[in-house]
Amino acid sequence: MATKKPLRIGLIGYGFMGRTHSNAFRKVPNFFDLKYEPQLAAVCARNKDRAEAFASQWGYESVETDWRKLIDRDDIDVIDIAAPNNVHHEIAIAAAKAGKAILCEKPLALNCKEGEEMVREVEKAKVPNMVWYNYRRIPAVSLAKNMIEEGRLGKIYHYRSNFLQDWTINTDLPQGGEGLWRLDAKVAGSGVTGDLLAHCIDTAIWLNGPIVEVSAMTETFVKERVHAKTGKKQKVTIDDACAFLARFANGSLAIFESTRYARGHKALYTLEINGADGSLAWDLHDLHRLEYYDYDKEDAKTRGWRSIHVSDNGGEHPYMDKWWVPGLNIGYEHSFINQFADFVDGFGSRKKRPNRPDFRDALETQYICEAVLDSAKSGRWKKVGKIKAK
Ligand code: SOE
Repeated sequence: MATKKPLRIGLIGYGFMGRTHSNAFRKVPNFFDLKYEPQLAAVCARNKDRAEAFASQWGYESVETDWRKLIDRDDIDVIDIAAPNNVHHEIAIAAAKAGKAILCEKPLALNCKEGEEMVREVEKAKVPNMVWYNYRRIPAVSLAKNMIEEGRLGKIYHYRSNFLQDWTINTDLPQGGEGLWRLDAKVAGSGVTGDLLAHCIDTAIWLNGPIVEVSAMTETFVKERVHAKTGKKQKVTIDDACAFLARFANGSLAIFESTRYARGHKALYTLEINGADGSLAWDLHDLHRLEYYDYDKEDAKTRGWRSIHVSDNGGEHPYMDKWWVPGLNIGYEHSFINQFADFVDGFGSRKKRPNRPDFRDALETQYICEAVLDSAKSGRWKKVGKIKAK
C-alpha cells in the first residue's frame, strides 16, 4: 500500500459541530481512498479539562487552550473552526496568514464586512478553504444537482425551502453561553437567518444560481431572556423567525421560511424546485429519498411523482459507491464525511476553486442573509450586493 501524506488537523471548538467534524476526520480513511491520511493532531478550547476529555474520547493527540498557539504550531496543516460565529473572522485570518488550510463552520462570519476580509485573506494566502454547508453532500441533494445540470427540469420557475425547528419556544430558556450562544446576537450575528436559512440559501444558489433581490419579514417572539453570563434579563435581538420572497437571476421566484417556533418540527429542512419539464423535492427527515416528477411527454398515463431511494452504488447515485449496498441508507453524519473527503481530494487540484463551497461561496450566502435582514428592517425589497472582496 502506498504511503499517504499526513494531514495534521487542529480543531477549534468541541461542541456539536466539533463532534460532527471529528467523526468525519476519523471515518474518511475507512471509506475513501485519498492521497492524504487525516491525523487528529490537536483540539483547542478554553476549558482544559473538557478539552482533554474530548481529546481522549475522539483520539486527538494533544490539547491547546489558546487558538493562537495552535495556529503557531508547525505540525498543523489544517485549522478547523467549529467555534461560535463571533470568532470565525479573527481565527480564519490568523490561520490564512500562517499558511494553513482552513475549514470553517457556517455562517462564514458575523457580517459581510468580516466575510469580505476573510475571503481577501484566504485568496491572498492561496490556502485551501471550505465552509461546512454540509447539506450539499447529502447524496439525494447532490443527485438533485446532477439532474438539474442534466437539464431534466427544463426552465426553472419556482424554488421553495423551509427550515423549521421548535427548540426555543420555552420562554425560560436563557440566551448566551455554551450551547445557547445561538440566541445571543453578539455571538451568533443573527438568529434563524444566519443559522438555518443560510443552509437553505447555500443549497438554493448551488442548485438554481444567484439570488438578486429579496423581501423579508422577521419576528422576535420572546423579547427578553435571562443571559447565561450576567444572570440578568436582557433584550433578545436575534430573529426567532424569518420568511422571505426572492428572485433568482434566472427569472425564477422563491419563498423561504425558517423558525425555531414550529411546534413539533425539530430540523425540518425541505426544498422543492419546479421546472417546465419536471420537479424535485427533498426533506431532511427522509434524507435518502429524492422525489421526482417527470413530465413525460410521451406517456401521459403514467407520468407522476416517483420517490427515488438514493442508495445505488454503481455510479448512479453520488457518494453511494463509498458506502453500503443498494437499499441501505446513510445519514446526517455522512454529509460531513463526504464533504471532508471532497476537501482532501481538492488538495493539489488544478481547478481554480476546488473546495466548494469555499469562503467566496459562503460570502455570497452572507450577502443574501444581510439583504434579508435589511429588508425585514426597512420593510422594502432589497437588492443583493455584488461581492467586494478583491
Ligand atoms: C441549530 O439547531 C443547528 O444545529 C444548526 O446550527 C445547524 O447548522 C443545522 O444543520 C441544524 O441545526
